[in-house]
Amino acid sequence: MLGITSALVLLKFRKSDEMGGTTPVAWCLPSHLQIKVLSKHFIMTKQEKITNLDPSSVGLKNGHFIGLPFNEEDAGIVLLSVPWDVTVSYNAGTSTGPQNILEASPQLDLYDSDVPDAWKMGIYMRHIDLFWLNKSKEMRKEAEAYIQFLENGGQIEQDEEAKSTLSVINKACLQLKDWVFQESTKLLEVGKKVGIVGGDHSVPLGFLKALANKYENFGILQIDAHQDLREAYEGFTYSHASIFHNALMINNITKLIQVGVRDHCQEETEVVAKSNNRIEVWTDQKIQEGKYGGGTYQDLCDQIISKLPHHVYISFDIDGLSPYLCPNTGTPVPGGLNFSEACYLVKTVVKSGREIIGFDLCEVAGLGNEWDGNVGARVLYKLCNLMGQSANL
Ligand SMILES: [Mn+2]
Repeated sequence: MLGITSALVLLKFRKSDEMGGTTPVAWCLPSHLQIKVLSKHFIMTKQEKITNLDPSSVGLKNGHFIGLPFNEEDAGIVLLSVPWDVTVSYNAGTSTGPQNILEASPQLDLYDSDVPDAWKMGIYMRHIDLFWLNKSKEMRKEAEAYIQFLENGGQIEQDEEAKSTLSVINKACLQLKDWVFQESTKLLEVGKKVGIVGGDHSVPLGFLKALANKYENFGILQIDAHQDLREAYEGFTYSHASIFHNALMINNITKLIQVGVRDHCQEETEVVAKSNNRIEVWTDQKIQEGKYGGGTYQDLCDQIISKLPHHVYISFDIDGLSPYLCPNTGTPVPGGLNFSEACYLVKTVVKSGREIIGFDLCEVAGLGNEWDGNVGARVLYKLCNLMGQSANL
């Protein structure tokens, strides 16, 4: 009798939940009931999942982003979690950012007033890959010792050990980039829209290469406190601070528009000046002073996006936002956009008729920082919904 009651409870649970795996409860049931439960699970279509879900009910902690019922096969948008923060220069910890976002996400409401039925597109967020998480931890230890060596005035040319450490780290970062390229290529090939969830800001490079194989030209709208245009920062070829130096080697990327920048160096300013208008910078100061001078934020957003081509990639470093929204990110800087301003800017891209072809969300602090995860989850959901809307998903 107890077994049948459990089975009914589980069936009811499954009906609205439809997880990707099995639960310990399932294995407590007599085997004939398990088969019924599991077959019910595996044959549910995407439409049935939509019909069976009450979007106003409490968010389920089923291990999925916002407790959504979709799996990778039926989701229109797949989020690739990249647990990597080897080259960070200030606070480490973003390698568990994807996990932090995932765990904070059930408290979000599915309803999005900008895109009311957005959740029906189907979002599936991959769990973090333990191989890369462990590799990141292992390499981070090496990187910390190496950075300390540099900070103590060490000269790499004169130190064989430091040279060898750097080479090992650069090789690991290259492997990570290739993995992101392969995984995102496979997802694009089966027609998925893809978002990358870092990790530090070095992680989307492989995805940008995958997109360049699909789109002849596209622009990047980068929301970030930093320009990330340094060449091989601290010797790291694939540093988080070098992501756009590396990205701009991809010829298909015809425009880079940086928004919210408020911590940059002379070298980067010169790179912009020499870029022949390929890079355009909207510093936080320029935006805020534009508003102080009576300009409307809507006009500013229209101007910011006006040079973007039809296909747009969004690179969202959480530190582009004001630090009260990301207090534990790797390199927080005072100033920055608030949540609504960032959303409005991305909405302006969609309203203009441009298509968002992919995005990354990086530098969200890792586990143990609930508020950072909470904000990260909200930014991530908005990016998914607006990307889906722009692509008529
Ligand atoms: Mn960045």
